[in-house]
Amino acid sequence: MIETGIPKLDDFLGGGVPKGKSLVYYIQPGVEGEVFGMQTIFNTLKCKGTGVFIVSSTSPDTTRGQFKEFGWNIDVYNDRLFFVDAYNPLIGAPSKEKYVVLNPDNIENFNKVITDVIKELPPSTIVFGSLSTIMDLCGEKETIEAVRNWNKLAILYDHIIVYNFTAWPYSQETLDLLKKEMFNAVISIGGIAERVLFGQYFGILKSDWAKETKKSMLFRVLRPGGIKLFIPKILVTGPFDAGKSTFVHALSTRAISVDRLGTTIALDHGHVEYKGFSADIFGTPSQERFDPIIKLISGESMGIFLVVDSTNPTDFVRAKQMLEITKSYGLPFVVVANKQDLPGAMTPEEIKVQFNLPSDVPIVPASAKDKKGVFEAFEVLINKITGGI
Ligand SMILES: Nc1nc2c(ncn2[C@@H]2O[C@H](COP(=O)(O)OP(=O)(O)O)[C@@H](O)[C@H]2O)c(=O)[nH]1
Ligand SMILES: [Mg+2]
Repeated sequence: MIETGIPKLDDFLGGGVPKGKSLVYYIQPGVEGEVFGMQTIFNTLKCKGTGVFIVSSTSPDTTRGQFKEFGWNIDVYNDRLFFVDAYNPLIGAPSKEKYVVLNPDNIENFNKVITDVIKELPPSTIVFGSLSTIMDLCGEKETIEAVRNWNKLAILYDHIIVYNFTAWPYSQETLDLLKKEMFNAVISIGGIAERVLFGQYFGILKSDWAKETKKSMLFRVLRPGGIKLFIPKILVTGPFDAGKSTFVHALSTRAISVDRLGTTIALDHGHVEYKGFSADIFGTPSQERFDPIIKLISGESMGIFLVVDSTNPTDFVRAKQMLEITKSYGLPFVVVANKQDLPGAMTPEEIKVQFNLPSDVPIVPASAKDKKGVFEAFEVLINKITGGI
């Protein structure tokens, strides 16, 4: 298995892409999809593999620059990264690459160079930076035939072969072939648009080696950073002194709190980066007069932590009240049973009884002060959020 290095996608694919398989990133126009191929090849290099990048829409040097923008230093992999230059000849510029397609508008010429690459190099991750550009230059039917041939050769020579394809309005026949027939796996990359694009997602349309999964993930593209799963906002609520601020800080790579007279009357705000997930965390004030604020924020949230002090059962009335406010939005939530380090702390099971909560409500034991249990709680919540999309 070769991992793509794209958070969650390898899980979806049952661990990655097996040798000999082909995969297409099927990209809706206007969405930042070409980074998927780049991140895939960079991950191969990072894992000591060989990578081949076929560039058709920018020069290899421009592409090298793009890798750097993502914070991916490819210079250290010069001996294992090969560019196939199908761009410079197009604009009449010289190429210093080992593999050059001298006539990028001639599929036979393409075929010859790609065949050489497939036969000469050790098992590699071969990534086409833009299959759609090749199609534009060489024709739909001609390109499809060539791709079928490359996919077959990849099986024989144990490569994995990956294509970025932007689904411009080609013929329906072409689009259907790409989506349903030609590749072992199809990852669709699309946008959530309402006049403007406000979210991007990826999900598996097809995969002949992994179990069917209908899950998709929101993502955004960071420079540096590459593809990061995107969870817009997560709320941390709970009674006074339960440990909300402490929890936000324990989880965050950077956090700020606005405190007055020793307790938080404004918001805690943090940002967490964990296992490819990127999320903004907001702690709410506990006082009842701030309930409207909680309503406002939870309306835009995707998940909620309810922090309780496990040693203080009297808190639970207020805690449950807060849960009602937020639950009315139908959001996934996780109860954080904090201060487990203190004597007399109730177990998650005992709290479940006190709260009279259904058995499927997750309660995660934690000690935010010692950063214990906070990331476990985060993972539980993320799984609830992403399972629901
Ligand atoms: N023993 C213990 N104390 C904690 C823990 N988490 C927070 N505290 C303490 O509880 C108090 C209230 O924490 P804070 O985060 O300000 O609570 P908030 O009012 O919910 O924001 C502070 O004195 C914290 O140091 C924990 O896990 N264990
Ligand atoms: Mg606080």
